Amino acid sequence: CVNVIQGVHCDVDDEVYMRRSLEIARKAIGHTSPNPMVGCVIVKNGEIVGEGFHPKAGQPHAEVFALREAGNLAENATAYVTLEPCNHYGRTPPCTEALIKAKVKRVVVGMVDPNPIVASKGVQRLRDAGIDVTVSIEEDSCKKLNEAYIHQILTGKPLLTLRYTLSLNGCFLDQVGKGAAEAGGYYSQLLQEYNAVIISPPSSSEEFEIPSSNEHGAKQPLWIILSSPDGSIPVPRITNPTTKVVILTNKEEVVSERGIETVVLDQLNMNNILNYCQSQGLNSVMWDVRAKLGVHEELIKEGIEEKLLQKVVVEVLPQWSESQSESWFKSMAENLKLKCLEPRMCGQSVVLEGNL
Ligand code: AOF
Ligand code: ZN
Repeated sequence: CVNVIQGVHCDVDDEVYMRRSLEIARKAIGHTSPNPMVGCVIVKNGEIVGEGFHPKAGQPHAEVFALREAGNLAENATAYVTLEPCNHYGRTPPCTEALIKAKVKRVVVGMVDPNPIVASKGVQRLRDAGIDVTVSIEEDSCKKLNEAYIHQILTGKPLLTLRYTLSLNGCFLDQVGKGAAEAGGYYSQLLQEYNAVIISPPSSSEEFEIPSSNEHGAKQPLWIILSSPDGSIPVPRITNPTTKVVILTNKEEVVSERGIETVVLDQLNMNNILNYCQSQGLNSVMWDVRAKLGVHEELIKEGIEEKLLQKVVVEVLPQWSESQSESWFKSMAENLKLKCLEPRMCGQSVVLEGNL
């Protein structure tokens, strides 16, 4: 596999190695928040000599792991990175300096880092050091991988997704389809991907189960339970001991007797809920509507009206239901349309994912 033909870089190879970098970056799915997921591959004479990904905030960046693996072979090699190398001292030193020190010849960047501290300064630093830099290879996939990070950096708020299940006649169902929560199922994947899940339980008097991913050794998101306006809180049944749960309330007197952390917000509104998530370094939050929204219906409407909601995931089960459709659904803005629709099958269900 020849990388350079008469001094012109072969784009096909660039895309192939960038896709490999994306694959490696995904190994840290759900673990890097508030940082992005990043993957890096070092290629010398058409051979991969080093690979790395950013595992967690506070730990070294993808480039550092890949350069370590490549050792001396990094000299005159090409580095493929899904995100522009950083040029600042954060929790870790700048990757640009590490690439320059390793004497790489060329750097191929998937996308520019929207973080204002970086924002093209990394690319500039590499070019100033005489390194050949190509930007925007597999850019759409790189942006999709870090859509929550990008949203968080640009707006200061986590990406918010609404998820629910519908019957064939458009009624809300309180379950996910068969296989959805199993390893590889779409719901299990969402639990891996999202940093936190707001769960709307059936009603404050009923006990409800906090779902847990069945994937072996899977990361569990933070589960957020909202108190009702009267301060009552539903009773969660936690089957997995590693599950982290927090109750958000606006009532000082709400004290959890079940050893669950309780955070008092001055008002239980969408902005305050998202600001709390932001303060915890969470890039993405999924609102999992498990049944009737009841008292929290207004919050979802507020989320839509104030443009705090970015995505919707709807599972349609192949069955009819007798229950009533909910009013908030009917009263949603009529001209609301989903963009970038991604339909897929999961068992017998159709799962639609799209952006607002
Ligand atoms: C890279 N490679 O693998 C990552 C980057 O506090 P720090 O040092 O971890 O810096 C975090 C920032 O660095 C983060 O907000 C983003 O701009 C960039 N992340 N950059 O070159 C990586 N994870
Ligand atoms: Zn870096």
